[in-house]
Amino acid sequence: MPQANLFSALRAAFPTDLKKIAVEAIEPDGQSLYYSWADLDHGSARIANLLVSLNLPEGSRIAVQVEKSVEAMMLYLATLRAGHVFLPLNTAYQAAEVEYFITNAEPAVVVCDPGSFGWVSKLAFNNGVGHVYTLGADRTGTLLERAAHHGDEQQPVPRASDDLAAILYTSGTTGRSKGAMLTHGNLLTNAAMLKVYWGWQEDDVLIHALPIFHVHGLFVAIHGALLNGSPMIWFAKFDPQAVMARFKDATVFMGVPTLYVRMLADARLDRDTAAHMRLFISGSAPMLIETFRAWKTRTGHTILERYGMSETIMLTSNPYAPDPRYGNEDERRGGTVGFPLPGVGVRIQGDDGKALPAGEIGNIEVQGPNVFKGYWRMPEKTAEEFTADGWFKTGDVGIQDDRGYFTIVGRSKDLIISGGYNVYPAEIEGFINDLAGVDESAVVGVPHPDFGEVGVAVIVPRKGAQVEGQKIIDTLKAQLANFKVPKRCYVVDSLPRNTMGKVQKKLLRDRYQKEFA
Ligand code: MLC
Ligand code: AMP
Repeated sequence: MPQANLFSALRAAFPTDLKKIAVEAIEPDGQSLYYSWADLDHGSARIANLLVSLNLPEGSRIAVQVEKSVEAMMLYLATLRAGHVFLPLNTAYQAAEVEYFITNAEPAVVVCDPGSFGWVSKLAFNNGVGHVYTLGADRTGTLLERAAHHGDEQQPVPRASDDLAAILYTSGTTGRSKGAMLTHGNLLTNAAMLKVYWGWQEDDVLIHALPIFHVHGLFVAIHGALLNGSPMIWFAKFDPQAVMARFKDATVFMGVPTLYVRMLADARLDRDTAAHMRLFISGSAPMLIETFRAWKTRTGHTILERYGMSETIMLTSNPYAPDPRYGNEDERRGGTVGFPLPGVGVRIQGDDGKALPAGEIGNIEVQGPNVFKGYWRMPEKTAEEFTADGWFKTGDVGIQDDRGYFTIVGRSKDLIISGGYNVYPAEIEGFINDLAGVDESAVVGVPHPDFGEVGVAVIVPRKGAQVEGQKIIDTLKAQLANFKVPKRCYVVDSLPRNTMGKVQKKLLRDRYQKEFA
């Protein structure tokens, strides 16, 4: 098998002059910290050498729950270099959630924030993890201390394109998270194709303001910049004013719709603010047409919306330049997610598994070199999510128009997307139903002006029990990642059901539609 370590491809794209700035990291006090391309290379080599020195079995999982930092990105690159499997975890996850990932993925190494070392190391060591390191947002912790004893040169461990590079956990409709296994080949083909399709240019500068534990910030944004040898302006946390102030020094921005909504809320956003920018990209959640139009009016830029998933990385995109496959169409159409990316197959199927013609709504199924290898240690789940002829069932419902543009009109999976984070109602209902005094519950997504959609819980108490919505919310906040906690809880006598006894979530969604209007 040819050498296909993703890191080698990224490294080959670094500029010849390694002294040039690769990342300008904006520190919490607003000061900039500069990293050269050599710093990225040497820093990730030291960590990779540390990982290699541990003599871990091939394909060991390196689970990482740390605040965003350039060093955290180096840890990702180091994991690729060492030939291991990167397993990023949302920093909002609490003990019960982290314990599940550790027991399910059986990582060999866990890296956590110094502040959570106490509980994370206990969980990790109790579950057979051999090594726990810490890495703070301020570059403190044992990971870098240990790595400093290692050399700053490292030859990437040879990998085949089918070897695992990362596992991204994504929740399932049954409530339990599944680890989507992505290979070096999945990541590299997708990144190389996007480089061309989005017209990455020599003088591009990316503003990176997304978290780096999901596909969008970790792969689409980081690979995009590195594979083009382009510098990044790096924000640990999204701050609309601070980001807008740097548009004058950048050319590309990637965000979930909430980021665009928050920038539009600032009256200073205008054509001048965005004059230096080349491309604004949005994805991970549906963008309202109002947001798309307001951005165009205020900045003169037409946002390019694209669609992807943890299991597939990027699938479709509005065109950046004329796409000859679709009659040289180059219009970025609001409300649509554009065309299948080159090499990616996208089809719309009826519930009977038969192909539907353009103009009909059906299930979105996909195929291509970007599609993941399966769910970690869940062969039955993997089999269920693929059709007999090998297409992955996205769980999204869509339509293709006669010009070839795809639009996502809904989801067959019971999923809420809130500010770009996925929340699976079944998981939250499970927690609520276990609370004292609760008979049953239903969690549904309703429109929200900032997050696009948020979860609300509808709760039926046990006979004679007193249940208070706010207390439920407070209890959930102590157990679950904050973004999963329903923003409101309504206590009712019963849930609406159909004749089969199934809860009619649509009726609940309609009932609470306007709560955050
Ligand atoms: C924070 N909160 C959220 C939330 N983010 N609640 C619901 N949904 C969210 N997304 C909670 C906070 O914990 C807090 O709770 C309250 O809401 C207000 O928080 P905030 O201060 O306004 O939030 P902030 O820290 O500013 O974060 C908002 C955000 C962040 C939009 C910047 O959520 C974010 O970075 N989202 C991007 C997610 C992302 O990268 N998705 C890509 C997935 S990849 P309390 O109780 O303390 O008040 C993917 C594939 C693809 O989907 O196609 O790309
Ligand atoms: P995740 O599992 O976190 O990767 O989320 C993937 C899901 O996000 C997809 O299945 C879609 O439902 C949704 N998604 C991603 N991009 C878009 C988009 N541009 N418009 C609408 N939904 C999107």
